[in-house]
Amino acid sequence: MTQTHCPYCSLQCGMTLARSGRTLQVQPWPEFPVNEGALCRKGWTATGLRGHRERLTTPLVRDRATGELRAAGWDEALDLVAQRLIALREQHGPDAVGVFGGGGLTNEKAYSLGKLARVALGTSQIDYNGRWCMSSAASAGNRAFGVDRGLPFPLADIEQTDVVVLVGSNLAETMPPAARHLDRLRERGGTVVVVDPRRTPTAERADLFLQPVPGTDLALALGLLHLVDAIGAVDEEYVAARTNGFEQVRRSVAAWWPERVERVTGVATDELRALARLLAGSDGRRPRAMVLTARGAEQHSQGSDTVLAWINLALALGLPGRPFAGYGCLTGQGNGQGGREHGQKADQLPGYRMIDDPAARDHVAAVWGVPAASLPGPGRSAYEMLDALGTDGGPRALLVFASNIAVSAPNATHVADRLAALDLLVVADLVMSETAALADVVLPVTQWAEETGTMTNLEGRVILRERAVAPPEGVRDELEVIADLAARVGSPVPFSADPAEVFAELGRASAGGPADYAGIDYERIRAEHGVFWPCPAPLDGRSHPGTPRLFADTFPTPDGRARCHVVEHRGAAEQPCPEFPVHLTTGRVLAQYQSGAQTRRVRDLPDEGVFVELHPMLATRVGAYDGEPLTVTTRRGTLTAPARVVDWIRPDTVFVPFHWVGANRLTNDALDPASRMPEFKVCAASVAPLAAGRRRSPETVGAAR
Ligand SMILES: Nc1nc2c(c(=O)[nH]1)N[C@H]1C(S)=C(S)[C@@H](COP(=O)(O)OP(=O)(O)OC[C@H]3O[C@@H](n4cnc5c(=O)[nH]c(N)nc54)[C@H](O)[C@@H]3O)O[C@H]1N2
Ligand SMILES: Nc1nc2c(c(=O)[nH]1)N[C@H]1C(S)=C(S)[C@@H](COP(=O)(O)OP(=O)(O)OC[C@H]3O[C@@H](n4cnc5c(=O)[nH]c(N)nc54)[C@H](O)[C@@H]3O)O[C@H]1N2
Ligand code: SF4
Ligand SMILES: [Mo]
Repeated sequence: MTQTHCPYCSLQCGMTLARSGRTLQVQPWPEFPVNEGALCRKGWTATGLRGHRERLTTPLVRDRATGELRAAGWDEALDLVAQRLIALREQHGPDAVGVFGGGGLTNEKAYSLGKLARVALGTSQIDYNGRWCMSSAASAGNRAFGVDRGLPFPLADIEQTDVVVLVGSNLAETMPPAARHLDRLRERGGTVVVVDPRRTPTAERADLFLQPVPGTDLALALGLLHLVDAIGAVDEEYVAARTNGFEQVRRSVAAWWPERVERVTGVATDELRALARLLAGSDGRRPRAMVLTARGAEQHSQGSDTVLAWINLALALGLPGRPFAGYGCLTGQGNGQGGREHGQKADQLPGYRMIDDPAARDHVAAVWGVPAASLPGPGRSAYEMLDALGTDGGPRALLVFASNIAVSAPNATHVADRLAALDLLVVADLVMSETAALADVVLPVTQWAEETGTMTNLEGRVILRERAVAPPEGVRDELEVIADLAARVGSPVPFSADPAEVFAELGRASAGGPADYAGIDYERIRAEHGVFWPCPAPLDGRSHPGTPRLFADTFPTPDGRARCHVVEHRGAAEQPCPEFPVHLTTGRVLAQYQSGAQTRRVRDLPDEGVFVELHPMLATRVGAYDGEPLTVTTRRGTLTAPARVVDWIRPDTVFVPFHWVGANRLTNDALDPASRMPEFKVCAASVAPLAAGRRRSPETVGAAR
């Protein structure tokens, strides 16, 4: 029996793995506080990928003569990779090699990958798929609060608030065990508000549901602040004592009267007023409220401004730092949070230090045992790096660790062209993902239950995944692979492949930084069900308790105050037009995870294939029928998939899940100027039936959820 955590999302639900004979079984771990024994169906079926026949168990090398991948030994594969990386570096300089990481990697692996890039390869070109996940919230959090930690309080605090506003989160499908906090809040008499263009299973649990046009959450927040101010509900004392810049923000929302907001967002003035009243409270009582954003609000070319606008609202109401109140971002991948804290992001070094800060460089270089001057500067963001592959000055080789970019990158056809222009593509994965299938060298590595390492969940809680079984024969431990590769490309310093040792080194590298892990070790994590960062090293022999809640007295900004930012609504990069009259948005369904590389291979999970969700009114207008092929076209590509006619989506919007190939042929690669987040959540599209086939009633509501 091993107590560990789920391989998938940022809830990192605790689970027990029990071995019986040759099988590994998932059982509850009721004492782990985040999920109290509950799991979603992806968690219950997580062992389905172990020993799966599609699991990669030998390195593969593309044969020059046949163009096919063939089995190779580890030495052959790693020597080949190292030789070609060295040659490219000599010919084109260190930035000719790019590294693309993933938020599914443990902290130890993410840290080692960052060190591989900066120390062994000397390249500035490293970023990760978390850039596509919560970077807009990260950028806004840093600017407003001086720190980026998904939730600044434990998830269970939701139950103790009065009003929770979920902006662009479909929690009931993306983190099902977390939805019980909403239910318990309501049982206590609290109120749940959901803002989503689709009436999702999460919205079904809401007391108030707002259904805006995709890409208009920023205007909604401006309108709410306008109303909160008009009602006289701004917490003037808090604003004066704990924030900067509020007066400019107050003036900037003066013109966002409800009718204007309704015109832009499609949200009726009554609903807007109802939400403003909820947040303002009555009888002089200020309700505790939480504003939580997720990808629906964040994956936009104005994603970081949108989050700043909701933070302004939270600050005006005096929420951040108050018990059971505040702003938070619901992160996404298992280790989306820790993945950037320890050096996979183009501009960051371990401990959430910035790579262009001389003191940060000195500190980390000393831990690594290399001169600070040898560390590269900031590199390109995830999409910008992909966009530059094979171009003059762009990377000519790419190492992909734990991301299926061929499916999950925006404007995927263009990305496929860029990948094809590379001299060398190396993919480390568990399975033959769509990206691995394009690689010149594929490296089969350990997955979750086969290795030990820490993850940082959506609350900033550092948890420990324990090894429960040996990996299949032929598969190598990923930390070992990174260390081996570092040695083969001539790293000036050795890399450890022992997870506890790497974690201790990571702790030293993070010491004194914003995300300080120096006081955390495996034993403590086991004993305390996780430790919240920052957790500095013991002082005067006393260990630091960790920090479940941030901002109670001060914000980690130079003057200790939070910063309000004036932000303007510009709207989505692509607006509907006669040729592309509807909004396309993309997202998730409960039973599949991300690019689907893992979950599509789990037999006990339904694999329904890509579909297009649209409203009966739109279906009637275009002549679409439930279950029949519908073609969605954008300026970048087209996709034909069965229509799902449902009444829960806005009539001017269609939704396509991205777990299967296709959605991202359509999406827009417009980037947020601050976070470099692509606009996954909205672009302009047209829809048309493929051919008039068998007729069914457009009123049919698609398959039950
Ligand atoms: N089942 C499942 N769970 C997952 C994942 C998964 O792949 N599958 N992935 C994990 C990861 S990495 C992440 S990042 C999280 C994501 O978790 P969520 O953010 O909850 O997931 P999404 O489905 O991407 O988007 C949430 C909602 O945003 C809505 N939306 C679309 N456009 C807009 C808009 O303009 N404004 C607003 N307000 N809403 C909009 C969509 O209709 C959707 O219901 O889930 C994690 N959990
Ligand atoms: N249209 C659209 N596109 C999106 C989004 C959206 O909402 N809409 N959401 C975006 C978001 S939020 C995210 S997070 C990204 C995610 O997109 P991806 O990065 O593609 O996510 P995964 O499918 O989780 O890919 C992880 C890959 O790594 C492998 N893997 C798992 N664990 C390990 C490991 O420990 N080591 C190694 N080497 N490999 C491992 C898996 O088998 C899989 O192939 O997609 C983004 N793309
Ligand atoms: S909610 Fe997330 S962490 Fe929990 S079981 Fe499901 S996928 Fe795993
Ligand atoms: Mo994500």
